[in-house]
Amino acid sequence: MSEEKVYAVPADIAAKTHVNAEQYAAMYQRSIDDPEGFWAEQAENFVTWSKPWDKVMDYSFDADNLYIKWFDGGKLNVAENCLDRHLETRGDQVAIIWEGDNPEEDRKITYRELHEEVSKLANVFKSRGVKKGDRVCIYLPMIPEAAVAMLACTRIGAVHSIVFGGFSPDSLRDRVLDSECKLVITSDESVRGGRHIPLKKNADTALTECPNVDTLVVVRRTGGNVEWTEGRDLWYDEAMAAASADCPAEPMDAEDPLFILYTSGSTGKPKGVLHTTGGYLVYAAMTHKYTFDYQDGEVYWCTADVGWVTGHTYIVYGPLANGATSVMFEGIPNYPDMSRFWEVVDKHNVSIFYTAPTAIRSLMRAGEEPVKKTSRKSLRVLGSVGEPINPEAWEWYHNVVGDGRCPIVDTWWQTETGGHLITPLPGATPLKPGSASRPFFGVLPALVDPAEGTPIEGQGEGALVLTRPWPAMMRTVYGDHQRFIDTYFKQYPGNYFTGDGARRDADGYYWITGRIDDVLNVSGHRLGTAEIESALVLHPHVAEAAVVGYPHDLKGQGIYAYVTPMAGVEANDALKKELVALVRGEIGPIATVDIIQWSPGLPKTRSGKIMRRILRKIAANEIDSLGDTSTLADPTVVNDLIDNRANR
Ligand code: 6R9
Repeated sequence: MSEEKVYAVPADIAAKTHVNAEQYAAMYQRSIDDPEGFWAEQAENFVTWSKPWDKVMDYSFDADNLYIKWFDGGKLNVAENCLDRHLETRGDQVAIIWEGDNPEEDRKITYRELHEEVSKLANVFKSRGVKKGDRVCIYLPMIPEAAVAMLACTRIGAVHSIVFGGFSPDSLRDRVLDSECKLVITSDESVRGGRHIPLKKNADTALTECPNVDTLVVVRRTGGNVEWTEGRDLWYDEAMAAASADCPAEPMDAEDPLFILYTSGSTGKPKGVLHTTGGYLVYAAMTHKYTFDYQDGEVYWCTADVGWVTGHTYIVYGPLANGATSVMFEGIPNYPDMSRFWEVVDKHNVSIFYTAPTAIRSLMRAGEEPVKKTSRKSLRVLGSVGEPINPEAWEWYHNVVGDGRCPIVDTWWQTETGGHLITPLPGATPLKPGSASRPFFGVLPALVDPAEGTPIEGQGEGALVLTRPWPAMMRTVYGDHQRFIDTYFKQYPGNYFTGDGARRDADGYYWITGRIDDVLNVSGHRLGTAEIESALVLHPHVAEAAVVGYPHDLKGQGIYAYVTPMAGVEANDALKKELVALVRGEIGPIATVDIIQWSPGLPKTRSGKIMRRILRKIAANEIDSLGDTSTLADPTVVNDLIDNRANR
């Protein structure tokens, strides 16, 4: 091993793991040499099919003739796989442990209860005219009804599109319109850190401009006041009380759409990433079992929100397909105090804990005491997702949270990939703090020189691409297949381009260096610079804006905006405040601009393209390495930007 710090697989983990080092090597080799044979076996193991597939995989990564199909011709139903097939063996086992924002509120739901609730809601959806293939928008907080709504959609073959509860009415409207949803489900309010957020009110605002939506189902979460639109609005509890619990599951084709999830790209509005049914479920279940080394009967907790892909695959679909007990947490890490995560671990006997580096960094700041006063003896495996984890945070997570006993799986993947692509396996992979390590089964990563487009062999750094499909990869951008091709398959012909850069070391370990396109990663949330810029220029006093990321201790990346005011406008702090509020209002509180620098001019090439490379350097305070500025139309603007950069 080339890097100094390497942690061996702990003996107790190796003793009872699903996959040890030798098994990983053999299985990985087989998955590459004989993908059809390998994936046929996995699909048999993890999923129950009502009709076998005709062909395991069929694809072309050629941009002129792009298609991706897995298990084509096979039939299955996701809700049936996550619920019905468990009833005989584990009907009374807890499927979801819900932990409320308030530590005194929790709820345990068995597989049998979940099955009944899902069937009823599926019938409610049907009674409102939702049919196979129709889109349903889920705008809910972290309450069990979110999982119920997802599974109710899959039961009848409707396609869900979850919109994170922190998104603004405008963001909700854009997503509902883009995917042409006919039904939306929300709650009166959501609760986070003791504060109430008016979700129903947001939905009401959004729906004034969504003529396609004829039903708004409303879950009573707080009992807070809501306005009511007769004929359109429906209380969840009242509708459920009248619904039958008998709803046969619709047999779906493996390649039928399962869900749409919007995510930010380098240009334009967020795109609707579309996932299909068979391949996604096989991969979700398989990665959940192997990446976390999930053992039957264990309590597993992923702290993500179901509004993100991590919540889809690793709170709901993967764990429930495997018959696991999955914790769903409504709250935040620092409420009522900094021990909350570890109190919940002790309360519910959590064995596997999966969170984001940004949470670890903020808890680290509060010191060891809030952690050390809890037991955490039940913990066996820790996970990280969302952004690169810096070695300092990794060591703290390992030593303080895990008492040095628990392997950390640093899982690299994306909304587009559906599941983990590069990750350690607890019983198989020696760990290097900060490295996502090695590819999962069937995954063939490669590095490409971004300038030359030539492959990089052995050690080196470059653009990270995938040279073959895996079952859970996205199939298209909803309503815009050309955008799918242009975004992912044009840069490096024959490959899927991830947007990330990575380094491969002498041991073949991957170290993700971060986005190399115009996507920011703020506290593990993806934001496109173009989205933020479009929001800023809505203000009548703004002529132009350019947004970049800069290194931020807690958030990973902060948002730095260079703003050119209109001539004659007084650029003052009051205007800055308005702009920050404007962007939050347009996108949501995750898009909080950290720094605004007034910029009389922006560095542009002679063809008018903003040179973000320079803006990134200035924002990061790396003014000694600006690189070549000779191609700028007016090189003097750079000096002004440097002189007036924010001091931090
Ligand atoms: C699952 C998820 C995807 C982007 C991805 C990359 C970054 C995620 C990471 C990581 C380094 C990890 N990312 N996991 N970077 N190490 N373990 O986060 O999906 O919201 O689509 O973001 O997040 O930059 O390209 P998504």
